[in-house]
Amino acid sequence: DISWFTDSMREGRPVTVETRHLIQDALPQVTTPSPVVRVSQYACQRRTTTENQNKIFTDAFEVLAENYEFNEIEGRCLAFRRAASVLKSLPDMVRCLGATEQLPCLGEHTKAVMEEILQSGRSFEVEKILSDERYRTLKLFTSVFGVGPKTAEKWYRRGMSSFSEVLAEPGIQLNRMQQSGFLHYGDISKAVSKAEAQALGSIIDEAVHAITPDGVVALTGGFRRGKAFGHDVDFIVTTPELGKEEGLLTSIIKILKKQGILLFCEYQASTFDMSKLPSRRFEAMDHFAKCFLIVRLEGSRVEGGLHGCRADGRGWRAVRVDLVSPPADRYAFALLGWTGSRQFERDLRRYARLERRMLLDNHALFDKTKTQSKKEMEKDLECKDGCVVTKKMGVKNG
Ligand code: DCT
Ligand code: MG
Repeated sequence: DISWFTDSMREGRPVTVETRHLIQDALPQVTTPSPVVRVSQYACQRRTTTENQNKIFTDAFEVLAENYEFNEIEGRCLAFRRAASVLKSLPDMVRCLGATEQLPCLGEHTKAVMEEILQSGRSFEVEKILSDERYRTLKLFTSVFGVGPKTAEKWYRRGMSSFSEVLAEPGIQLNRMQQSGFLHYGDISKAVSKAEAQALGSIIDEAVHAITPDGVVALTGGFRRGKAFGHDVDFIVTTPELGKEEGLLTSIIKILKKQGILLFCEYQASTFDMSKLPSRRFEAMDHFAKCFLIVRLEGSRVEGGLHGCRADGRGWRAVRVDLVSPPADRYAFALLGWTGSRQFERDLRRYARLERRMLLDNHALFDKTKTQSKKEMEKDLECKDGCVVTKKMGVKNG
């Protein structure tokens, strides 16, 4: 009953602190729900936008992860990538370490880096790596299409630290991919815009429909996730009729060649055989036919023109394009696997394995409860509680 309060209001008596407390005590107590939202340890259960509020931390984590990758310390590399993924899912920037208490996947090392950044705006460890000659050289070399960490390391060990040294070294035999990587370096190391990706989409679309009118083309990878820029453009191409997709990629390649816009092409035929799956030993993404291309894109085909002004007035740029061609009945799995992000895919597979006892890859979803041995099951349970990195399911696909 707060009629005494309304009465005193009507009489114009001032509301004192005491009366306010009395009112509060008299009102029914409503408990507000805690604002702490549980964040899942699996990226596939976290709603994440393309807006990263914690870039200051995640950029630092990426340097650390990459450095561990160069040093082949997979567990630590994955730990920093996982931590970055958690921070990317947060709606706001972390402003004090206390705010990370309820968050999963943040270990001591991660938190120490965050604390340093919170206090001084930088991380000594990250700065040390950024100025480290080996890191800088490996980073530079691996930025070339066709050069992985192993080749980069080999070149570095031979005392090279610049492109001109690599290109002048007579003992180095560049493969076709690396030659094209160097040749088009300026263009393909530049980000691809959404408008450029759409222009390439219509080129691929025209080619596919010239081959088969009911062909299917889906833009996938980062652009499917809504990113404004990417390092390449990924497409899935197929046909609704099973088996008719065979030869689709080679026909597309022929058309692009005829148009004079194919600057590089490496084709990998399908090794897909459903009867041999699931395969635990498989390291690559999938067995589908695919090709890695460099395509010449005319500025006139791009709405708003090419991204970034071209100083040489060439009017075109080279773009990296990946095409993958699964059979129609594998389309959903291929699309899911190629949409990414890498961390999302990694955690989706981990979630399937540990929480649903299923095995997910780019080909299918297998029910492990029907096929798994007791020993394998016990191993999975160990993974669920502790470290999740295994040799078989390494950083790449784990
Ligand atoms: N992918 C994956 N595991 C890998 C590599 C790729 O699951 N080791 C998946 C997720 C994304 C998709 O394939 C395409 O790969 P990228 O083009 O490398 O990634 P992206 O997200 O499209 O990034 P970007 O925008 O830079 O191209
Ligand atoms: Mg991509």
